[in-house]
Amino acid sequence: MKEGWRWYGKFDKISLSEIAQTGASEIVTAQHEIPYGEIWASETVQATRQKLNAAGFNWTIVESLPIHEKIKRNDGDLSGLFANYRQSMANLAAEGIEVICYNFMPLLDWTRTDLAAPVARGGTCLRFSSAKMAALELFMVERPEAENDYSAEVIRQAKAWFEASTQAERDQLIHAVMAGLPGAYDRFDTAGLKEALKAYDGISRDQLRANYKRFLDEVIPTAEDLGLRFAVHPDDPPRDILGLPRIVSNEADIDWILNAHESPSNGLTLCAGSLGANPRNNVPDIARKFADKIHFAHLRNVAKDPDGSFEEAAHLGGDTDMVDLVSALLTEQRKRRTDGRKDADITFRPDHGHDLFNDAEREAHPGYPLLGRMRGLAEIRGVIAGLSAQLPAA
Ligand code: CS2
Ligand code: MN
Repeated sequence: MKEGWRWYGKFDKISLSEIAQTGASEIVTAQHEIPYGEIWASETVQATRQKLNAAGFNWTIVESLPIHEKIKRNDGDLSGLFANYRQSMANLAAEGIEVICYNFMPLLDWTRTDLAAPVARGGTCLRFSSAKMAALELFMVERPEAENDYSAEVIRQAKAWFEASTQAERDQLIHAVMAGLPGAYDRFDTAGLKEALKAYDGISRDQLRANYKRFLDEVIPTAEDLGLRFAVHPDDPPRDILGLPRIVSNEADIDWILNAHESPSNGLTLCAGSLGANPRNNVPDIARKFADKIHFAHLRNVAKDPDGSFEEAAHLGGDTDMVDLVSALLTEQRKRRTDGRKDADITFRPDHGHDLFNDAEREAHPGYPLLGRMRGLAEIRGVIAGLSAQLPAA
């Protein structure tokens, strides 16, 4: 497998020369400074590629080429947005990009309530507390319907937390919830989020699916022509939040997506941490089921609580059997090699890490510290080496 590393370009506090020392060979990045919906110009994409190549990296995966909210909502005449999207795809393909990772989460990206929860032996991790999320939904965004989405005990804790919280703690909570959004985007405060949610009023799960199918129908044929593979990233957490439907959360959803526009260019980013946050998802089984459509892998782990809360565990800790998962990916890779597939090698990246040692002082993007991710990468590298030694050569 190829070792990838996410880099936020000019917004990243971690330099390419530091990343080189981790041993990763593939940079995964985006033009984070370009607002959603605008074309990624050839010159800009070319400059990024040249910079990465000069620093000794390959660049074949984009994460993400963001989808404008209007496309997700099917709002108005979308022809210009689709034309821009296809132009960006062409400009990327011309510079050697092979895989486009994207998500179809309405409004938000990954969602956490704490960006620095303590870890037992030191360091901090990202955490999702059901009670805090319920507090935000019920009392900050003022969605009384959220009562139905959480257990009575979680609602009780949410009330207690809210009543005891200071304004600074509430501000910190909304800040944490927004932290998953990368780069050029509309980041909301509580009032802004409340307003933005209105645009999704009345958009049902079926409607969102229809909008998603339209997106696939608009871009997958172009991807085929350009030799690009699309890799949808699952929802995180993999369930509805804030009343927004989430349609990339489990095996049935993935099955629907891959069949909605059947093509080798319509595939999956296997994000172990995102899928693993739902106790009904068995991540290694999901990987085996959709193995031939996995175009990219995000490897990280989560430890779940019974009330729906979870936190990011060490890469080999947590609830997902990482050795079993890596074994599934290696088996698929071996099969592809035997079949002579050009895209045999699967690139993975350590998808978040704990803040360890002086990571917090560096103030890198939340979840994307240098040392914590390097630990994850090194651990997974060891698993790959051990398992590969046992597999017969392809
Ligand atoms: C990340 C996502 O948190 C994660 O799992 O990998 O933020 C991911 O980058 C996007 O959802 C991809 O569009
Ligand atoms: Mn991920």
